[in-house]
Amino acid sequence: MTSRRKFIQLGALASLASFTKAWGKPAAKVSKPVVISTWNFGVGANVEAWKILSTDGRALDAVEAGARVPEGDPKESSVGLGGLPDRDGRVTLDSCIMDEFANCGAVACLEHIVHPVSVARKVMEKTPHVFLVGDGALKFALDQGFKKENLLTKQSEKAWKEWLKTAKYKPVANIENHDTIGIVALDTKQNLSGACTTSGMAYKMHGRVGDSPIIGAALFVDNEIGAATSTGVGEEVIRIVGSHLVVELMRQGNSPQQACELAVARIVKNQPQKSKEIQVGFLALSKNGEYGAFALQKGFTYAVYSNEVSNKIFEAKSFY
Ligand code: SD4
Repeated sequence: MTSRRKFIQLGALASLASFTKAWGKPAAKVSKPVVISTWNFGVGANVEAWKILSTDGRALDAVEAGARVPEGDPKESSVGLGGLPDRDGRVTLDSCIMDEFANCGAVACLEHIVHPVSVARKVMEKTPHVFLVGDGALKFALDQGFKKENLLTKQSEKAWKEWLKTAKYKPVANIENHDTIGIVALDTKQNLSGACTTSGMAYKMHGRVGDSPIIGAALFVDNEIGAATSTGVGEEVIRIVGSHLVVELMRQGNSPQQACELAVARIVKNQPQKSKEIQVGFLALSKNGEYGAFALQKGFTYAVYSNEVSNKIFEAKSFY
């Protein structure tokens, strides 16, 4: 690297670091195993994940089991069954999963399957590929024995028909205080894994894919360093390859908390105006059990389950 390039890069990092001085507190640290997940519904997900982690199970199994909880709950309107549809009334799901060996699998724009996270895991384990989308993902799921179901509940259909009256696409930050689930875990063997699953932004264009199924955007795991996940307006997370950025910032010596703050600051720097109106939140967990979270706006909650913290909800600090 030329010294000029190096100088520019260091300068950019320094200016991001100055953004975070106001927060910059040491991250919380717990012993292994631990699972952390986004939003209040993370509590239910963590219960299932903890059953596996507390009996020396693998983090990968724990995050899948956790993610399946909101996926299967018809009352959760942002994940799996009962998720709000796109503007054409179709429920399309995005999900990904990543393990301690950097194996990963993902599905996007998948219809009719309640548990996209489990389809993503099958993509990881049974195919030479990482990512299947749309009809191909559905065909693969059916071949694997998943059942075809109607995911549009009466309640979500009603909400969509109401939306059609104005048909304005304006995502509201922290809708109903829950959203995409991102879940990361560290098991007793000190291995990390993560998963992310969502029905995406309500009333999106048909075919729109957010950050949630994109490895590096809404989820990244590096078993030497840590794991990170995101929630919020996916377009902004994709632009900065958010979760990969968080893990790389941890590799450079930042705590999970500082890394989440720096990633959020990067979004603010890219979109000073827009970032005031939208929500994006990051959650990170290090190899040694430190965790941190940060968001653009107030209201981003996450749930932590470890031997020391028995499945408590915390609210992340925010930029605004
Ligand atoms: C997406 N990140 O589709 C998801 C949705 C979400 O808060 O998390 N909304 O962009």
